[in-house]
Amino acid sequence: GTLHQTHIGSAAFALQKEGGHSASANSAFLGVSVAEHGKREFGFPVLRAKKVTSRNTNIARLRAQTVAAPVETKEAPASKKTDRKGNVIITGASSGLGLATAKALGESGEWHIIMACRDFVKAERMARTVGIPKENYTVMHLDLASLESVRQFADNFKHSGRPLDVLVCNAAVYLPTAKVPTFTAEGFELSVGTNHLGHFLLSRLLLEDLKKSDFKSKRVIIVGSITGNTNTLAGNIPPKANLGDLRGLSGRLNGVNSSPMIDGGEFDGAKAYKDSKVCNMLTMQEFHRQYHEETGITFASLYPGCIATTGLFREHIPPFRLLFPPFQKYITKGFVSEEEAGKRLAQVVSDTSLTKSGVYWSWNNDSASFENQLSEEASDPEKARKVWAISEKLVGLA
Ligand code: NDP
Ligand code: PMR
Repeated sequence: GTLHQTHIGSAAFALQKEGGHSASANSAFLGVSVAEHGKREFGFPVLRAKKVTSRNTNIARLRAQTVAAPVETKEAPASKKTDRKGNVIITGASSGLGLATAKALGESGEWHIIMACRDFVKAERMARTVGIPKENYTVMHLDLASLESVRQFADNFKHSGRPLDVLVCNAAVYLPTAKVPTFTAEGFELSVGTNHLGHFLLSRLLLEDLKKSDFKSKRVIIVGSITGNTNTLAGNIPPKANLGDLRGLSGRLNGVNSSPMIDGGEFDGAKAYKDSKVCNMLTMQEFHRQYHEETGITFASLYPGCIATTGLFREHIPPFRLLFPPFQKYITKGFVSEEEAGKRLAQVVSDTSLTKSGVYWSWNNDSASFENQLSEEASDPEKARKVWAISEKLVGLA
């Protein structure tokens, strides 16, 4: 893209690790309180750039719609949980974390992965490239930036006859250099529309299928992030997540008669992404409150670590893409490889020790999982209820 304006801001940054040996203290920057970090002054620049051209990812694409072949499912006695392969839908499984998770689960031989992807051809190619055994995956078309496509996907999946045991809401877009907002098919700002609203509708539509599953552990995993949590250093790099009083969300985020931002402010792509992650984490908790007891489904979120090499940063300026991985590797030490992050998410999908519902998982430097603390906003039950209620209206469920 054309570089128009680059601004360098300064940000507080802590080099030394926190003392203490608890899981969260060990994790250096994963869950440390801002009260401690905020006082320190460091001079690492925040490189942010705005570009004039912004790709409209909302251009209608002609893509193959597939209906997976009906699958014979054996009726299991109601009292006995089956030992069959688990069926897991992973959105955005064509790259980065989603692909690495599909690979980890696909190789275990215990899972059939439904790769729910906007680019059917790419998904198929990537599955082959990383060597997921053919019998362990199915690619199905899903464009989260279109609620019509989300409904179509849910219908296609239901018609396949395959049981649903785990849903992983992983796909996301991050548009840090966009000067002006772009929109989903229904006219919602693209980052919140894709990352939050698309997944909100998808998980609501598939809840019935999850309820019906007789699998040993049923789960809905919604990928969150440290950058949406303002109780961490990473969450305090401007622009910070803040949903405000949700006036923009209530106004449909259309940028016409309302702001494209949830809090009603001016468009900022980086903030919109972080806000969308807050919505993801709030949605997980609201699901837990409303449905865990009744359904036994585990609802969880996670921060997989900083996977600085993924396609998430494709829209960022080239110097950022060059410097971000070594910065995270050698300075913050928050870096994880795609492979490692994939193993982490695969654990949250299938590990028998990670069945707790309503929690946000993180990993310490020894790659041991622990239950992390969400920021005040990302754990505010009142806000979760409101985001849920407004989102229901926006996606046509209420
Ligand atoms: P990638 O860009 O590599 O993967 C994102 C995936 O989402 C891609 O497969 C992409 O498809 C897909 N996607 C984007 N838009 C749509 C859409 N409209 N419909 C369907 N699929 C779509 O990024 P990551 O792997 O890094 O991101 C995965 C998750 O991890 C995200 O939820 C992100 O917020 C989270 N995360 C990432 C961190 C990191 O450091 N990278 C840190 C914390 C959380 P396509 O392949 O066609 O582009
Ligand atoms: Mg951040 C404690 C250190 C830490 C961690 C774990 C992250 C994770 N980041 C940390 C620190 C810093 N970052 C510091 C000190 C700076 C200023 C130099 C900084 C800057 C920065 C930028 C400009 N970081 C970023 C960006 C992005 O554009 C990324 C982002 O915010 O995407 C939304 C990002 C990230 N830092 C992280 C993680 C995980 C990201 C990726 C974002 C995500 O998916 O949530």
